[in-house]
Formats: sequence, structure tokens, C-alpha cells
Amino acid sequence: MRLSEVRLEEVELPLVEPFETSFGVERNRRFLIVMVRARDGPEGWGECAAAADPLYSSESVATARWMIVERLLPMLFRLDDPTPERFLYEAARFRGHPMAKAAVELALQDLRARAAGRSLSQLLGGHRSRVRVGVSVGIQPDVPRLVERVGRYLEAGYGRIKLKVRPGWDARPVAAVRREYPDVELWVDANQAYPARAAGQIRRWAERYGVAQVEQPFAERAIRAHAELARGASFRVCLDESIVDASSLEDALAAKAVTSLNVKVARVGGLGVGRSLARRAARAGVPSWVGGMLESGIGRAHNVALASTPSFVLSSDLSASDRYYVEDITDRPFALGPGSTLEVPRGPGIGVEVVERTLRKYRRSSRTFRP
Ligand code: OSB
Ligand code: MG
Repeated sequence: MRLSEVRLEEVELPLVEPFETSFGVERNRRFLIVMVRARDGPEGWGECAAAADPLYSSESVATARWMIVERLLPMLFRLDDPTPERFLYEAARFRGHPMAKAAVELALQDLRARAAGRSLSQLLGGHRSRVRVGVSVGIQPDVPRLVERVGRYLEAGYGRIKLKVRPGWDARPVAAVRREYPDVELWVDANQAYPARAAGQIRRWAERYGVAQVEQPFAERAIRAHAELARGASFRVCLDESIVDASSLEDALAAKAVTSLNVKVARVGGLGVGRSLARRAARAGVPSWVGGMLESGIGRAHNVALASTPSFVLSSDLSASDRYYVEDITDRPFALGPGSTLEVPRGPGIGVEVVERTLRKYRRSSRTFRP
């Protein structure tokens, strides 16, 4: 199968409400989407998680666009049979840029599934028709508003709450949510905001308020600090930013620094890598779940397909579409179903279609490339 065309679009979608983390606040999400078309017809869609600013990781919309346009597409057009695996094998010679690589890999995965007339979930070996999800709650202006926000998510049916925390927004909000909702499954995520010496304090409030999981409190490279926090802890220590490939996972497993694995296809460079990291973690007895980057319906559909595969056992950060955007660029929004789940689409590929009219409404630029 050869490609006839690739489209790269930049979109800006307004969020339903601002999303604040330890590294900043997003009101509109600016991101790239990639469409690949095969000569004989079918299309595949991928989304790039890189944001306008390099805050979560070193990639941004600008670096991802450069990487895709100047390096990945010329290479892709030279391949006779651009499978996702072949593409990643060739792309590996360029260091870094996992989000740019993932965007193309996702599009190729969707294309392959559509060409085969099968769902992406099926093609990845998914065995679930619904995936268990939770909701990631951004930092709020004050504690009462947080408690109220969490209450509304619980009413909507979410069975697990992840609170974004940072120094100065941790013990107090966590205590308040625990007091109001004694039984809720509570996780926290600091996005690297703490120095290693804060481990004692984090342990105290996390244990006192029954936090089930603490995600990435320390810097990406601070494997030892995470291992120390994990030792004898009543909660799981989850790594997100620290795990960027197979060897960083090996090192974290060997150091016992990871007792829960957040798999983001963007951070690790695609669905194929994400699935194999989760398998590896499972063999070491470490549970995985799919992390989110506020994706539109395109990236969400890829994430749901990944979460339907056997190694993903904890609830994923994949909330219903209405929690993210005023209007999404895909049809068939994801809705929260029984038991805090999303349904895995059964149609060909990612199982949702891009609504071109809505895409045009929110796009900032569009470029078409041909071999
Ligand atoms: O660390 O998980 C994170 C969003 C942007 C950047 C980093 C993270 C997040 C989320 C969002 O937590 C989760 C979601 O998409 O629902
Ligand atoms: Mg995280």
C-alpha cells in the first residue's frame, strides 16, 4: 500500500473549562492532526499531543510540525509499504520527538485497520467492549470549588478521581475531598512539581487521606526519589513523564520506582510501543492504564482502543467527550456508561469520523503533501 497524500492540520479547540496543572493552565488546546491517505482510498487519522508550549515535555506544536514536515513525511513517502512498524523503524534514526512520531504512527494504525475493514481495537488484540475510566481534575481557584467540581463528576458517574497537585495545593484540597467523599478512589498527579526532599510530606498526606496512587511527584530523571517514595508505601507510585521507552521502563522496574504505569502513546512514540511497555510492566506485576493529554475525539478513540487490550487493568484518564471541548471535531462523542466506562467503538479503524465542517471551523492552518 502506498500513500497518495498526507494532510497536516493545526486546530485550536476551546476547552469547556480551563485545565490547570503544576506546569500551567490551558484554555484552548492547540494541536496538530495528521491524515494519511492510501492510493486506493482509505484514510487514517492521528493526533499529536504536543501543546503550544513545551511544558509537559520538550516538544511543542512548532517542534512537532518541523519534525513531521521536514523529516518524517519525506521519509514516509519513500516507503513502499508504510506500516506503522516500518515507519517507526525508519523514524528511530532520528532522536527524540516521540509526539511527532506518534502522530504519524497513529494515523498509519488507523489506516491499516480501515484498509482491513476491522476496528483498531481488534487489530491491537483488544478483548474488552468497554474500558474503565476516571477523570483528571485540574487545580481549582479554591478548595470549595474543587469539592463542588469533584461532586459533579461523581454525580455524572465517574468512579475514580485524579487530582492535580503541586506544592501549596496538596494536603488541604486532598483532605477536603476525602472528608466530603469518604469512599471515592482518589489519585493525585504532580507532574514533577516536588523536590525529592518532599517525599516524607507527600507520604504523610497521601497515607492519611487514603490516596491510592501518587503520579510523577519528582523530576523525570529522579528514579531513585520515586523508588524511595514507593518503598513500603500504602499507595502506588505511578510514573508518567519518566517512562519514555523500553529502557527507561526497565531501569524503573529494576529500581522498584514504579508500581503503576501511565502509558501515553504520545510520550512513548505510538500505540505499538505503548502496548509492549504495558505488557512488559504486567510481566513484572505492575499494572498499567492509559493516560490522556486532553485529546480530541481522534486521539481519544486511539486511546480507548489501546485501553481495550489485556495489559491495561487500572482505570484510564479517558473521560467523556463533553468534559473536554465545547465542540469536538469527530462524530459519535464518547459518553460515560455504566460502571464508569466508555464504549470501545466497533467500526473500522478508530471507529469515529472527522467532521470536516467542524474541523474547518477550528483549524488555523492546513497543508497537503504528496509524494
Ligand atoms: O500528566 O496526565 C497528565 C493533561 C495534560 C498534560 C499532562 C497530563 C494531563 C492529564 C489529562 O492529566 C488527562 C485527560 O486527558 O483526561
Ligand atoms: Mg501525569
